[in-house]
Amino acid sequence: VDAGARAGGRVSWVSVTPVAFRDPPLLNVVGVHQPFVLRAIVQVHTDAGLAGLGETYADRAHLQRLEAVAAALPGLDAFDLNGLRRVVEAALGASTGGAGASFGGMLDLSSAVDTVAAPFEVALLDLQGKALGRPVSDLLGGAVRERVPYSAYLFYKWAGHPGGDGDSWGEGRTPEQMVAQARRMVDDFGFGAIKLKGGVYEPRHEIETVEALAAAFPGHALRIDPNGAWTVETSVEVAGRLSGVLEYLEDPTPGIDGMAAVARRSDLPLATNMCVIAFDHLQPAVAAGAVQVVLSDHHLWGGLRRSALLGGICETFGMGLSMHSNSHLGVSLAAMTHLAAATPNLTYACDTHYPWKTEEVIRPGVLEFRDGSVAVPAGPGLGVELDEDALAALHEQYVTCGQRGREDTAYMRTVVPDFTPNTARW
Ligand code: GKR
Ligand code: MG
Repeated sequence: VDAGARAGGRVSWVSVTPVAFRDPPLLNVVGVHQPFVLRAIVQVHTDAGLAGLGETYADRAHLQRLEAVAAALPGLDAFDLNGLRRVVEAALGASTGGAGASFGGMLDLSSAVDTVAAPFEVALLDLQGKALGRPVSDLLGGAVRERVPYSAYLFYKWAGHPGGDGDSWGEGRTPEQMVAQARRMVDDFGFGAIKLKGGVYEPRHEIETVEALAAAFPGHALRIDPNGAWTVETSVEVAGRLSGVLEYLEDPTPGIDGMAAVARRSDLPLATNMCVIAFDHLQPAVAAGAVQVVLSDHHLWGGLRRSALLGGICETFGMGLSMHSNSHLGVSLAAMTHLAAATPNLTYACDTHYPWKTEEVIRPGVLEFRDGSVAVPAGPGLGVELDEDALAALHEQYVTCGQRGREDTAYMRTVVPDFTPNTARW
């Protein structure tokens, strides 16, 4: 058989389109979300006339790496995912000397291979699914659930961006305001789990918010994630106070050693998307007993198949598996939904920033939230279709918005000049 005539074909050209979409001023440990989120939409085309979609971050250094890979991909067989990794390793070696990657002031990786490979892997899987007439979840072993539950992701927030008109969510500061924010999320989307982004105010205030949520939403699964804002002592205290209220406590304190110290003195399961963010963090975390739930993220872990591998490792070592998120568009939501559907041990509701978003690049109708969950798209591949006009408009917004990276801390300092990120402060 001529390899060029195989289903899927060979990569003929690749585009990487940076886009910007509006985002409210959501607060976190390192600062506040800027007026726009930057994302990159990857499109991989083959000589079989097929195209696949991927989505990822769009910070300047990451974009340069994506471009280097895009230029090196033509000729790759659409089913050769191991070949993709070789191309990425070679392209990164040549373009960056193999340096690490940093995102949003919270996550630092010693290698960029996984984060750069991820959107291309998703695009190739989308393309493979289209070639075979099967959804991506089938390529990952088959969906074990028809719908994927997501959680309401609450943020303390300003009423509006400085100089702006404000948004429909209003201020999120007091427990009452946060209950109102949760009420709207639950009413509009039907979420059965609620996650509070913490690390913004003193722990006492954040505990009161969780307690107010527990009183207002009995029976909902609750989580708080201060992104490592607390000391070990504070984390142990909070865990004691909220034991029986939370389903898990996410990244109370930084580092594998810190998390292990908390875990030794608490019954509450600890989750992380900060101290275990790459395969080489798993062995030390398991050895230390640092985390009970790993939060996957296919954008960070090298794509959907590597995330499925992570699921297997968690199962092997008796750790739970959940999924966290970053601000994202519908291509990512589709990929997250296929992955979660095909991962048997992903039994927690996944996080999503989706409700905060007012702009989109895919055509409507496929990714609807009902009862807090999204149905696994049934169409071939990811099952979503790009809206070319919307893509062009959000690209234009990227060109004119002036942002070229995620800078939560710098943006916060334009309002609070002496702000410092709160890591392990309280
Ligand atoms: O959007 O500010 C945010 C979140 O804090 C995000 O950056 C985190 O990566 O949601 C993520 C988390 O669970 O830590
Ligand atoms: Mg987190």
